[in-house]
Amino acid sequence: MNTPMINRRTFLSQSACLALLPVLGGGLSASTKPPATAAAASVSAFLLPDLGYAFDALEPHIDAETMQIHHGKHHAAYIKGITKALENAGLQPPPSILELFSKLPEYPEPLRTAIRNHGGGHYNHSLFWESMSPSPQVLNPEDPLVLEITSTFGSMDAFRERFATAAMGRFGSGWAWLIATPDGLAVTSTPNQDNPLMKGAVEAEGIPLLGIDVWEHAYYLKYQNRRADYIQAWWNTVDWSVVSARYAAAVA
Ligand code: MN3
Repeated sequence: MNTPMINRRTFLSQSACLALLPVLGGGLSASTKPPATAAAASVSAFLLPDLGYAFDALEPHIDAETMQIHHGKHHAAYIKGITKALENAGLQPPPSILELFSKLPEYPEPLRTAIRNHGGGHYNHSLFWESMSPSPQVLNPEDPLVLEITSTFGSMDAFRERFATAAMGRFGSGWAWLIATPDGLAVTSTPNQDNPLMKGAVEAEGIPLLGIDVWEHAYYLKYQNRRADYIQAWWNTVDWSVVSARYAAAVA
């Protein structure tokens, strides 16, 4: 049995991820609490979060150049976009990112589209960086998330297959997700930078526990058109202790 080691990094990332998520049935209670860490604070302040590891730390699975451009250019551009959109709309100080998503239908265009594209881009990438680690933790079979995944999908392998199928089936750019809903766990996918927190905008709403970026910018330098190879390699970077902490926060 492999018991996850709780070290400082794990603690910090778990604290951070709690502040990124609402609670099932609890509306926005998590968003009204002050951010627990600098990483969480950077998300609510629309700032680029530190990766917590070096650009080359995820090699050979994700290459350093991809990480550098993805974090420093793509993610930074989404932050610039949402910041400008909120300024243009006169929303100062800006609502929390979770409030922007949960009240999406109430915002007029072009702000609504900016929240989906740029706000979504900021949130999704913050969650994505935090889900990966150069020393990813695995979970023991009694972990509540493992039990729930097994009960829902049959096994961890069956879940991974379902998730990869969703990621492969997303035509063009988007994300595949594991989400917590009031009815249990589900796998879904969204186009562009949409995510399952966006009220009224997506096929399946829920709280994201894990997401994979399947935009070509996430993998093209190393994998070119081989999305399946990228997905398979990416599993080696997933820090399950973070995903489990998100699940615990979502159902708390
Ligand atoms: Mn991306």
